[in-house]
Order: sequence, then C-alpha cells, then structure tokens
Amino acid sequence: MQSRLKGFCLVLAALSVWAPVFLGKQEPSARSDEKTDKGRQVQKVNVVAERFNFTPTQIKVKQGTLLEITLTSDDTFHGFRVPSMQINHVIPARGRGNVKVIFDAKQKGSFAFECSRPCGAGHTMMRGVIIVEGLDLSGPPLGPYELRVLPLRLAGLDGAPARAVLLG
Ligand SMILES: [Cu+2]
Repeated sequence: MQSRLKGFCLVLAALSVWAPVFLGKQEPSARSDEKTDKGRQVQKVNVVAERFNFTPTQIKVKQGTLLEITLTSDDTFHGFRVPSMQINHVIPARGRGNVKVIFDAKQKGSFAFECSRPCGAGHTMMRGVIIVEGLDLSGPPLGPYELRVLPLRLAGLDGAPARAVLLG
C-alpha cells in the first residue's frame, strides 16, 4: 500500500517525452542554450513561417529560461501572436530579414501561438505551441520503475503529444 502511494507521488516528478507523430514535426532544427549576464538561461530557436504552418510547430523550453525566437518567412508576410502573453509581431516577407521575439518562460504550461496576419485560405490553421516544462528530474532515487505513457490533448491542435510517467 505504501509503495503504491509512493508510486503516485513519483508520477508528478517523472520525465516527459513527446510522441514522435505529433504533426510530423519535432524539435527545432537549430537551437542553442546560453546564459545572459544576469544569469538567466537563454534558449534560442529559429522558426520558419510559410503558408500555412510554422516549423517547428512545437517548442519546448524549461521553466525559468528566456526563449529567444528568431522568425523568418519563406514566402509572404506573416504574424506571430501568443494571445495569452500579449505578444504580436509581424514576420517580414522572404528576403526582408527576420524578427526576434523574447518569450519569458517564467510560468509553466502550454502557450498557443498563431499567425496574426491574414495570409491566405489556410491562415487560421497556422498555429503552434510553446510548452514550458517545470519538471525537476533530480528527485526520484535510482531503482526499478514502471513506465506509462499518457496522452495529452491540447486545444486547437490536431496532434497528440504524450507525457511519460514513472511509477515506482
Ligand atoms: Cu496568416
């Protein structure tokens, strides 16, 4: 009984993975981590916008870091809006440079982003999500665990990311 209880506690401190089938697009192709002079971790990611999607569609970042997103377009003007964070920028058309957006990942959760500039018939499908993870994996001790995968449903997306949990 007690070990079962311990197992459920470990669920909260488990690791997380993403189902590889999620929209067919995975982690950013180019990204790097560095620190600012104030000690904040900075994660950089390049995102390409084109009719009618963003690549990558999902961006994962650790809670507490500053996410620097460099946005370029592969065709026309697009927009990059994170409604819950009052972020909204124009992405210049191809060949006209890029725009950098800073997303402060201080709060964990899922933050949807979308194109904010009408760009054609599929404009409303231009969406993605920033996942801010707040997991600390240093807690669980070494030992045998059972791994389970739970589906997550995110509003507005047609993919199904998954969270893996360890039961001990
Ligand atoms: Cu658009």
